[in-house]
Amino acid sequence: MTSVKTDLFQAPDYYILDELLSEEHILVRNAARDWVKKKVTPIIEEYSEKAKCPVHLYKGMAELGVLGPSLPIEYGGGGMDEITYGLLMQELERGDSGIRSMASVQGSLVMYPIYRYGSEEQKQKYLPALAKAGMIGCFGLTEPNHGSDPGSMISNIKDDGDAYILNGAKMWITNSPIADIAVVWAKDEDGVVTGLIVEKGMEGFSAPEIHGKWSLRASITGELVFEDVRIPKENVLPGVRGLKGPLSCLSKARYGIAWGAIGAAMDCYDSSLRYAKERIQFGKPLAQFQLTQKKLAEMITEITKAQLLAWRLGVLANEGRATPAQISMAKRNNVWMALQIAREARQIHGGMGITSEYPMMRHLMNLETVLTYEGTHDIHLLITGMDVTGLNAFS
Ligand code: TGC
Ligand code: FAD
Repeated sequence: MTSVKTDLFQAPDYYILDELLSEEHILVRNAARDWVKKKVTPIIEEYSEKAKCPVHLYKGMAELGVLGPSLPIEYGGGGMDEITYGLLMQELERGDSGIRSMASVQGSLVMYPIYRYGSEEQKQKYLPALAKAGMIGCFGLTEPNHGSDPGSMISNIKDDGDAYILNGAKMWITNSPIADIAVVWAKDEDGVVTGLIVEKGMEGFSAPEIHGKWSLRASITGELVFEDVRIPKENVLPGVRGLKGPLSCLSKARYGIAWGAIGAAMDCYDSSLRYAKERIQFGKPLAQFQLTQKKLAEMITEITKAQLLAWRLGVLANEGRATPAQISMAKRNNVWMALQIAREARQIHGGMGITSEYPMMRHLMNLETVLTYEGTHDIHLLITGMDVTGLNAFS
């Protein structure tokens, strides 16, 4: 039996969607695909089992151009289009959702807000270093008592002359224990959400790790705790006020997840197809049983639909026309699709499916987080509901 340690991945492209891509798209995607085969597959099961983040991969990710791929070259970004960004996230998540998370957070939730809302000094100071992974960042929005409803956050800043005094706490923050900087969202004295760049080592700031996760184990997660932290005023993001600041960054990251989830699904499908052809029961390959064919046929159908959704969203994003609600639909649909496929794929592999010889169980566990972060499955449903009815279920 072929194990996942030798990576034989072949990407399904049932509707020949490669014909919709440019040569550059394919070149960049294939480079990422090769990198994942060489650098991620050989180590990911072990890192995941040990609940360790392969932080050393950040340098290679920077060289590959997956940190801020669609941000301008002058600030260290890749200067590529939104479809390239999506394809890169797809390939990384084919390796592991935690690896894609490393790129999502650094590129879309740390570099993007500094690029979009930061001062020129902030851009020069942080963006090139973040793009090269000389600096690692994290994004603090969620609080212990305010997850789906970040507008009710209690983290706050008070004016103190040339600085603000920050108090509060953030929870479930990808990268926080290893981060050099945190983009943190807190309310000012008028109750308006404000973005701040908090640096490691600032007095009163700590970032303890959260242990005991059964999901996204190759990604490091922690808290952010602020006890009278003095933040110089030049560390405030001057270009935005209000909740739309963090939510616009989420749109960028959710878009990447809509593509990323396809990668996890493709990996599960590919492994299942190979296993079903090789594994003999009752004197014939599993793939010859109608029930197995139903599973595989439904998987490739759902993957193809998700690929088309992501591609069309990419075209709209390139034209600056992708709406937050369209992004919500794609994130929700594609993550759910990937989770269902991971479950079916696990079944096709029988008992072997629960082991680290094959990637399904890891993807399955990871996707439970992906279904929850960046807005839960139900929150995205309600965003779609609000968009089509014009009626707000949140208030
Ligand atoms: P609401 O009144 O609807 O909106 C406030 C303002 O924001 C605007 N807006 C957006 N702008 C850009 N992009 C979006 N996606 C936007 N969504 C809303 C909106 O137009 C409004 O603007 P303005 O000018 O009128 O002020 O806000 P609400 O308080 O009613 O909340 C709505 C809701 C529930 C949809 C929103 O809060 C939400 O999306 N909740 C989910 C929270 C979430 O996604 N958290 C993610 C935390 S970060 C994370 O999980 C990173 S994981 C990283 C990894 O490891 O990959
Ligand atoms: P809650 O908001 O308490 O929701 C619990 C349940 O209630 C969900 O099923 C939800 O859908 C449902 N619910 C809530 N409101 C409604 C409603 N109005 N109607 C119907 N159902 C509702 N956050 C960051 O800021 N930065 C990060 O880097 C980050 N990384 C993360 C990494 C991991 C591994 C995880 C697990 C989370 C991360 N998050 C991060 C936090 C993530 O965004 C939140 O977990 C998510 O937004 C949900 O918030 P919550 O966990 O507080 O759940």
